Amino acid sequence: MSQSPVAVGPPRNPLLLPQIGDPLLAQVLERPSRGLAEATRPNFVQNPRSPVQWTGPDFDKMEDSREPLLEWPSVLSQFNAEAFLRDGACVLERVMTPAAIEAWSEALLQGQQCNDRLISGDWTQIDWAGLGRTPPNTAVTTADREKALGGSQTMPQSDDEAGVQTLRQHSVFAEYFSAGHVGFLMNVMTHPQMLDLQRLCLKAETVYFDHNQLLTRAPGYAGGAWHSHKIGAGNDDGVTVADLDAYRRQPNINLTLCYPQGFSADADGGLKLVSGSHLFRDPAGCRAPDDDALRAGWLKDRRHPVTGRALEIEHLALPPGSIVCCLSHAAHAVAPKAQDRSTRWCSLFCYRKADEENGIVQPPHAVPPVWSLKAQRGELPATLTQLVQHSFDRELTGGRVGTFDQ
Ligand SMILES: O=C(O)CCC(=O)C(=O)O
Ligand SMILES: [Fe+2]
Repeated sequence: MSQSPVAVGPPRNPLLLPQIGDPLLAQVLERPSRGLAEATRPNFVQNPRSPVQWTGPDFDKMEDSREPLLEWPSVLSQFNAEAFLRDGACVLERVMTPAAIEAWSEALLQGQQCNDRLISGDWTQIDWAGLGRTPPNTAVTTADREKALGGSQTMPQSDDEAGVQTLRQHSVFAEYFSAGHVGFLMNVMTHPQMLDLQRLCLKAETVYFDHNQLLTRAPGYAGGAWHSHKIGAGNDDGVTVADLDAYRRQPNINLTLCYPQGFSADADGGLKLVSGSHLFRDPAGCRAPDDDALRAGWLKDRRHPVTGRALEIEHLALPPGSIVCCLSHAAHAVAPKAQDRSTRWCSLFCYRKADEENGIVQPPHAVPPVWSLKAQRGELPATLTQLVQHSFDRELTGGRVGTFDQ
């Protein structure tokens, strides 16, 4: 066994640190942001004019040519604020405009193709020094790369030996922060209707970005286990909250899962949910490999803290153009995708709000350092700068650096 220490990935929010310990990374963050942006786009990915390389006129063009994303009256008729807080999720069927369905589907395919070109490319050509890291001396095996093609979240990344964590952190992979790779997805992330949807769900005037991913489930996908996500700041302790307004005041995160092509309920990579599970605030305990194990374990003897009903697993089926909003603490899982079905497409956009008790905004899960740097230096449009302000503004995060810091 190798005696060398396991390489750890770069700090999640380096600009929030009082001091950056790694001199290589510190140097990169002192240079013009253009250099870091270039290092995140290796030539072999063939995506030279991606949003990370945009300047002011490119963002102006995006805003000037913007079209509606959502059929807003349909959103309003399907969204019920009280039910959302009580259930922890809401399903908005067929809310994308026909043009948005088409552009969104095309954007997800384009993002996946960029991701696949990175996965199958020659990583010795990556400018590792430009990313603030020494070149890795191990490589992801050919078998693991082949398995990862065409899908999401499948590159081995339990450590940074092969550089996968570094490539994820800096959004060299298009699947992690796809908005930085595909113009339409940057438009979605900053779109006034997307932000209004967040204001509705989080009941907050000011919302912040948290993370964005491609969630592509290819034929043969084995399914995703039951889980929920932490929000940090001491709110993930398994203490049940039945007072919906107290729950609302937390620094909640809204997972916005966008399915331009929809999916069916059976073996199609569809989403599964448990209404009311969020109120238990138990991301550490609420886990199971499959439905039977969840029923026999975490669900057993638990009842909805507000309605008193037994908790139940729901297998969704969604028509094209649908969106699911889901609070982070809500239990969710993904059905397998049969070999003879076509890929399930999804883009995830997560946003968060301040803690209403103290005004503090928890640091984000994943804003790539180059975007924090650009925002801090005033190189981005005002809306985008505000959305990522908690990735560089120590006052806003109350000195917190990590997403889950208390
Ligand atoms: O693929 C999906 O529909 C959901 C994935 C998910 O739960 C996650 O990325 O945390
Ligand atoms: Fe999840």
